[in-house]
Amino acid sequence: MNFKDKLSNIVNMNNSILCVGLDVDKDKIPKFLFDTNTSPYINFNKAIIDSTKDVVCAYKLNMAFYESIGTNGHEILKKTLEYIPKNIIIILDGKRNDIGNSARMYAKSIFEILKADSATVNPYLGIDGITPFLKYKNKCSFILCRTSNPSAIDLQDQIVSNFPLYQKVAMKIREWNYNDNCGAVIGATYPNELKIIRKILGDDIPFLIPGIGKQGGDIEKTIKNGGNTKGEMIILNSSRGIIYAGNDDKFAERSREVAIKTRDSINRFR
Ligand code: OMP
Repeated sequence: MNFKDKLSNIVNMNNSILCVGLDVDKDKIPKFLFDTNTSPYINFNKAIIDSTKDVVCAYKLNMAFYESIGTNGHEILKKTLEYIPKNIIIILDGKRNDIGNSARMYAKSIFEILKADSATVNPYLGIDGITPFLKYKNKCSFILCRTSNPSAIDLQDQIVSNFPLYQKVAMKIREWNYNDNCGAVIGATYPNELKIIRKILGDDIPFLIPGIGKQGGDIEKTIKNGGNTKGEMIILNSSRGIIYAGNDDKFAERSREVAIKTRDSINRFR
């Protein structure tokens, strides 16, 4: 099954376009898990997945949080991925890219070894770094277009042949979508840019939108400006705001409550 069909199935089944970000951080995971547990990271993720799997369409794992654990990180990442129900979208967020020959290995690692449904990809190297990802026709490559951070403006607003760079990137994403397997990453913290990018990319390209929750993006503006003409093709990610909602033995219940509240707030505007 291709990415878009899988996304549409789970969005309909769970009535949700919410993605929960499993960004494991030792300083934020409830302390008692490290005192009482031999696999605290895995058990934390399993508890969050168990308590949110009927409320989400996707889980996004930012690879930095796993790589920074050290030698165990890859195992923790793999075991978490294996635990995610097969009908839920997995986004591996590594913002990878390189020259074509090396990008090929990043793509292989994410799509073949780790078996993710989608990846976040950096556009800076141009088409030869993007092509190895696009060869995986049933997967989705979410290309960074307008990032959510304050200093996104440093480069992304620079004018290149009469257009801000982020709009040029959007035009490139449209061009690179020849296999119908590109997506775009746009921060919820930039709702005006979101609207412009949707206009450039049309109805068929999915948007991964981080920046609600801890980064303060406005849900109503995000849905209205980011959705296509049917209000579809958007995935809204929240990581810290959901997974670290509680820090006692009821942490998973707290995460569930915030996930439901977030999904319902989103659904009010869909
Ligand atoms: P929270 O701020 O905790 O909700 O986490 C946001 C997640 O989305 C982190 O994993 C970020 O690395 C990621 N992210 C952004 O916050 N901004 C972006 O522009 C792009 C991403 C991403 O590609 O996912």
